[in-house]
Amino acid sequence: MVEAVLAGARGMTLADLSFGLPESHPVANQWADRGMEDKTRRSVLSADDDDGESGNGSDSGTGIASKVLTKTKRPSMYRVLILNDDYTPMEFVVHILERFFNKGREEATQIMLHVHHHGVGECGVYTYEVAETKVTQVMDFARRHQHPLQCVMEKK
Ligand code: TYC
Repeated sequence: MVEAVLAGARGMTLADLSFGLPESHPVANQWADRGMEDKTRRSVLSADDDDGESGNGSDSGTGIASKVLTKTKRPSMYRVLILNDDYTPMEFVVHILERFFNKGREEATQIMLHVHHHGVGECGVYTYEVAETKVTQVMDFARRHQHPLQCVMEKK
């Protein structure tokens, strides 16, 4: 990392070096905060205070600038699905969609009818733990009411 060493030797930061470079420049780009889309959420610039003068305010500015890149990944998402059967009452399925998936009456009815006609339908899309919780809640609720309704999750 030639830029980093040069920056440190002259008491500059990497930001100084990157400043003024076009967005498309590899140096400017590499450390830029590119937000959610590009998965690089945050980058931190620090000048290593490795000259033995730490803490006394006499840093001569000869430390090596280094950059910590924090890569974040968006979590995998999971569809929660309900399956059709011949016995669970339509009204019960609508209630499930309202209660556990925060659907309004109209959307809940549409989803229920979609499942009734096509065999399977999406209740919502969530991270793994949330999806798993929804499946458990629905399966427990259906079982307590002695309905055979099945609820599953699948990775998107
Ligand atoms: N097929 C059911 C009936 O006719 C209704 C139903 C809809 C059941 C959706 C389950 O996920 C389901 N009573």
